[in-house]
Amino acid sequence: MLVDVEGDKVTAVRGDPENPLFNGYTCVKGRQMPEMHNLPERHLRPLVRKAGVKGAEFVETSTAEALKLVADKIRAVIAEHGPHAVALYCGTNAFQNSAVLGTSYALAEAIGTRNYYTSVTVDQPAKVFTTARYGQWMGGPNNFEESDVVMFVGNNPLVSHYTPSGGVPPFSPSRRLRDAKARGMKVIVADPRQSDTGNLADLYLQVKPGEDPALLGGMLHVIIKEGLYDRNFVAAHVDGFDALADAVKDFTPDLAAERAGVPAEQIVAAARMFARAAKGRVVTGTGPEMAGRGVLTEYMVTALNVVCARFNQAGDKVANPMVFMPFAAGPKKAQVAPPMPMFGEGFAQSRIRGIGKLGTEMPCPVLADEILTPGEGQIKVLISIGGNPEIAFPNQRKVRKALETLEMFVQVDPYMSASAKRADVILAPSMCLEREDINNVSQPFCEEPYAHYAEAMVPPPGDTMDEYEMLWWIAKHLGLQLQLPGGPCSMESVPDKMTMLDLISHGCLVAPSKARADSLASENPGGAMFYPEAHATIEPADPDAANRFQLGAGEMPAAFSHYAAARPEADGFDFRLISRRSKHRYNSNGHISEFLKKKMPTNPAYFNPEDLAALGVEDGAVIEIASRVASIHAVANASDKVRRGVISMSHAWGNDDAGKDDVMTVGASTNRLIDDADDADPITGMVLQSAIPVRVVAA
Ligand SMILES: Nc1nc2c(c(=O)[nH]1)N[C@H]1C(S)=C(S)[C@@H](COP(=O)(O)OP(=O)(O)OC[C@H]3O[C@@H](n4cnc5c(=O)[nH]c(N)nc54)[C@H](O)[C@@H]3O)O[C@H]1N2
Ligand SMILES: Nc1nc2c(c(=O)[nH]1)N[C@H]1C(S)=C(S)[C@@H](COP(=O)(O)OP(=O)(O)OC[C@H]3O[C@@H](n4cnc5c(=O)[nH]c(N)nc54)[C@H](O)[C@@H]3O)O[C@H]1N2
Ligand SMILES: [Mo]
Repeated sequence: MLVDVEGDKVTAVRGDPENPLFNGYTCVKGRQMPEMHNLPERHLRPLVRKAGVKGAEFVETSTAEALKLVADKIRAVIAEHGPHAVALYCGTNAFQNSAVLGTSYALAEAIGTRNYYTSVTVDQPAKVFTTARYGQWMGGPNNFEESDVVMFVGNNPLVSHYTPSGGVPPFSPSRRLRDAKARGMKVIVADPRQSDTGNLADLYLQVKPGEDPALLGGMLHVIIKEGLYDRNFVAAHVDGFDALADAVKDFTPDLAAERAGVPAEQIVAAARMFARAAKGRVVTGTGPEMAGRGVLTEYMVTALNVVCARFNQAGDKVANPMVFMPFAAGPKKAQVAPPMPMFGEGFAQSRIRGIGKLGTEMPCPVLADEILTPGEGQIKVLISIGGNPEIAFPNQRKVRKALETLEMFVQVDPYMSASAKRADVILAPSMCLEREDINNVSQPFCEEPYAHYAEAMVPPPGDTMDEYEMLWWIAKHLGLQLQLPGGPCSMESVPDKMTMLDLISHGCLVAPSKARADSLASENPGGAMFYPEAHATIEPADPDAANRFQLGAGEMPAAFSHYAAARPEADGFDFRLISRRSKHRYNSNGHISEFLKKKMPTNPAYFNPEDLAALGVEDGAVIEIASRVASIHAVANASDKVRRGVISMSHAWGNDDAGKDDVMTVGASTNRLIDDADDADPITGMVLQSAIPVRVVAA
C-alpha cells in the first residue's frame, strides 16, 4: 500500500501497483484507513472510571498511570484468588499487530493462568482440532495455482479475502479465480445462499444450513462406490478407510439429497467432478464450522481430501512456504507428519461443561460462564485486545452481564466500541500506520515465499502505545519475566519490535529483523519481498516413515452414522439464520466510519422473495426475529440468491442496548439469538453461530 503523509497525519492510501501479489488492489475498508486513524472520536489517551468506581464516568489518564493501575489490580487479584482469575482475550485486531499474539501468550504463561482466549475459538476451531486428530501431510495440500478443481463449502473468498490453504489466495481473488477457470479449473460451491463465489461456480449446490455432512457424505459414498479415490495413496498412508467406507455405504445420493436439500444428480456430479480431477482441494470457511457439528463437517472434508490424495508430492514446491512461521520451517516430505497433541490429556480444562483447552487456547464460548460462575478460578480481570466480545461472542445478554461483573475489565480499543462501553479501563493503542509490522498473519494465504516489512508512516499520536509494549509493561510492573519461543526478553527496557518478533518467530525461515534490514536496504523499502531460496521442494518420504492419517480416530466416523440416522424435528423455529460477511465491514470494524455507514447503514436480513410473500412481509419492512433465547429487529430484504427457509445476515452489528429504533443506525446483533450452551461441540466448545433456529414475528 502507498501512503500519503502530511506532517504527522496520514492523508490518503492507495494500492501499490508494483506489488505483484496485489497489483494495486485495495478493499473499500482498507481505503478508509486515513479516516479511521484521524477520527475525532478516537482515544488518544486511556480512559478510566472516576475514582475507580464501577459505572462512574470516564476520565482521561496517561498510559503509564493506566498500566500501573491495571498491574496493581492484577497483583491484588492473583494474591487473593490465584492466577486463573486473570484472563486475556485477543480479537481480530490483535492478530493485525504482528507482535501481540506472541507477547500476550507469554504474559498469560508468566502469570500462570489457563485463561488465554483468542477469536480463533469463535471462528474455525474445528480445523485446528481436525489437523491434530486426523493427521497432517508434511508436504502440504495441492496448490490453487496448479489445481484442476476447487470446492468451496461455506467460504466466500471473493468478499472475505479468506480461504484455507488450497482455496483461492485472497490477493485479487476474483481475478485469480477467473484466470484459473480460463485455464480449465472447475469450481464447486456449496452454500445456502448463492454468494459472489457461487456466482462463478461451474456447479453451485444450495445446501441446507447445517447439513453439509450429508452433502459430503453423499459425495464420499459415490467416490468410494465408483472407485474414484486414490487406492495407492489410501493403502500407503491411511488407517480407518474401511470404517469410513462402511459409514457412508448406505448413505446413497438419494438419502443425501433429502437431508442436504440438494438434487441427487448434483451430488453425483460434484463427487465425479471433484474426484476425477488430477489435483484439487475441498475447503471450508466459517459457515459450516459454525452451523453445528463443525468437527464432523471438518472430518468429512478431511476425508474427501485424504481419500483423493489432495496433497503435493515429492518434487513439488511446498504450497505455503510461510517465511515467518516457525512451524513451517520443519522438513518437507511426502509423508504424514508425526502426531501433534493439541487437546485432551495434559491440556487444562475449563470449569464449564468440561471443555478443554485447544492447543494454547481456552474456548471463547465458556468465557462468560467462567466470569459468572463462583468458585476457585473464577475470572475477575479480563484484558481484551482488539476484539469486541459484547457483539462477537454467542449469547450477548450473558456476555454483557459477565463483562459488567468483572472486578476489572480492560479493553484495548481506539474507539468507544460496544465492549469499550462496559470497560473499567480503556487503553489507547497506536494504529497500524503508526507502528512497524511484518505480514506474519497473512502468511498462510501466500503460495509464494512473500515477506513484507512496513515502517511506521507517522508517529503514534497523543499518549497511544503499541500493544506489545503495553503487555511488556504489565509484566514489568508485576515483576514477571516474559519467555518467548526464542528465549527470555529483556525486562530492563522495552525490547524493540524486531527483537521481540525475532524471539516470537524463533526458528522461522526468514528472521523478522533480516526482513527489515533487507527491506530498508532494497530499492523499494516497504515493498513486496520474495525469498525464493526459502521455498522448499518436497522430498521423498523417509524409508521408515510410519505415521498415517487416522480416519477412524476418536468419535469418527461413528459420529457420521449417528448424524445420518437422526431425523431433524420441526420445533416452531423453522427458519435458519446464517452468517455472512459484507464488503463494508470487517466484523464490527468500520461501524464508526461515516463513509462506510453511508455505504451500508445496517445489516439487513436477506430472505428468499417467496418466503417474504408467504410471511406477508414487504421488502424493506422492519421485522422481529426470535430464537428460543431472545429477539432482534432487522430490515427484511428480498434476495433470490437465498435458499427458502433461510435468513442470511451479518454478525457483529448492534450492541446489547440496540432495539427496534436502532435498526437503521447500529443494526442488530445475531449473537443475541444464540445460547452459549446449546449444541456446544464437546471438543471445540463451539455453539450455533450460523444455522440458528429462529422464527419471524412481524414488528
Ligand atoms: N454469529 C456469529 N458470530 C461470530 C461470527 C459469525 O460469523 N457469526 N464470526 C466470528 C469470527 S470469524 C470472529 S474472528 C469473531 C470476531 O470477534 P472480535 O475480534 O472479538 O470482534 P471484532 O468485531 O473483530 O472486534 C474488533 C474490535 O477492535 C477494535 N479496533 C479497531 N481498530 C483497532 C486497532 O487498530 N487496535 C485495536 N486494539 N483495536 C481496534 C474495534 O473497535 C472493535 O472493538 O467474531 C465471531 N463471531
Ligand atoms: N469484508 C469482510 N471480510 C472479512 C470479514 C468481514 O467481516 N468482512 N471477516 C474476516 C474474518 S474474521 C473471517 S474468519 C473470514 C471468514 O471468511 P468466510 O468464511 O469466507 O466468510 P463469509 O464471507 O461469511 O462466508 C461464509 C459463507 O458460509 C455460508 N454459510 C453459512 N452457513 C452455512 C452452512 O451451514 N453451510 C454452508 N455450506 N455454508 C454456510 C454463508 O452464506 C457465507 O457465504 O473473513 C474475513 N474477511
Ligand atoms: Mo474470523
